[in-house]
Amino acid sequence: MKISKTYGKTFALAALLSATAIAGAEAHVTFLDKEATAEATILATLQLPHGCDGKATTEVRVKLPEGFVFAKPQPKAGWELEVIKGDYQKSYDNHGDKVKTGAVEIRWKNGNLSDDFYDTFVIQGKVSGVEAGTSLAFPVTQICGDTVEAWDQVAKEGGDAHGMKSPAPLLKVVAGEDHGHDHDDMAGMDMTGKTGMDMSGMSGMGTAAPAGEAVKAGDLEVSGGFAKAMLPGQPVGGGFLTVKNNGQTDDRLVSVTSPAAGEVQIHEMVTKDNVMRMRQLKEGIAIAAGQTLKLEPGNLHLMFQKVKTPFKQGDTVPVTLTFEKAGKVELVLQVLSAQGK
Ligand SMILES: [Cu+2]
Repeated sequence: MKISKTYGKTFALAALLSATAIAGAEAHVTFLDKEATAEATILATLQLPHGCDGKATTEVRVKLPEGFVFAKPQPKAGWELEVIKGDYQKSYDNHGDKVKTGAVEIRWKNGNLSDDFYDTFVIQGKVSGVEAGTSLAFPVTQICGDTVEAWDQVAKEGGDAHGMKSPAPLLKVVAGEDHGHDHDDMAGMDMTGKTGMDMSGMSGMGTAAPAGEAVKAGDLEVSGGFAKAMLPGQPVGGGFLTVKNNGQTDDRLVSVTSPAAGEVQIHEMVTKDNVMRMRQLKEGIAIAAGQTLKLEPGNLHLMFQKVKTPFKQGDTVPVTLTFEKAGKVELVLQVLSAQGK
């Protein structure tokens, strides 16, 4: 691991001013919000302030600590995603189910983040079975081509993390107002929906059929459209649908747009040897003559990027699907729970 001289100086200055956290002087890989509420589902946002010695960052690996469970990374445009699954040391309760395995490491790969730019990498997860006052360490490996920076130093219990050259980002667990006892994660809370913009009005636009209803275009029949509810502040969401090709010729879903998102990508998710990979299918997806194509959770899906208002259960999301032969199809997706039920 290499740390440049300039970097060392920056840190020394930061240490001098360290009585309070000064975000502007932060040169380490850290969390945007360094506190997490016990037993809450949170968005852990890692900030990468720079590359490695001036080189662009091409890969970011984050090891997840015990007690940060049911983790899901936020996909980023321009990066491939890998989720390494493994066994938890303990088992955790997820809405009544005992869960013993899950994501243990997240990798954003094959990206290109210039040293001149700052970016964030977000992981949704639940802090569970961790006492308030404990700090959870998330060792990070930052890869810039052939240069590797390991942000993995962890202070011993009671030790001082100040002065470390490459500390692992820490999340300090704080007690929740509900005495650390909750039945609902944030996604659940959001479903009760207090205020916020309602996107259901959008379904009135255009000539699309009501939410969830099948739409025919030429030989194609598109049905079963739904999206998953998102956490507050989350800019990325998943969408799903089924396309049946009743014709004699192959067709292809080439692109998707939606007024609810800055961009809609077609994604593939493949799990092999406990590693989940997600990548964008830039060529779209073929639907062979006589075949049915299913976009479903854990498999092919639509990825809504740059979503301005996170989808809430009960909302509807209009989409325009463009097929090579059948042309444009307007569809309305029903927003279900965050679990897609
Ligand atoms: Cu995706």
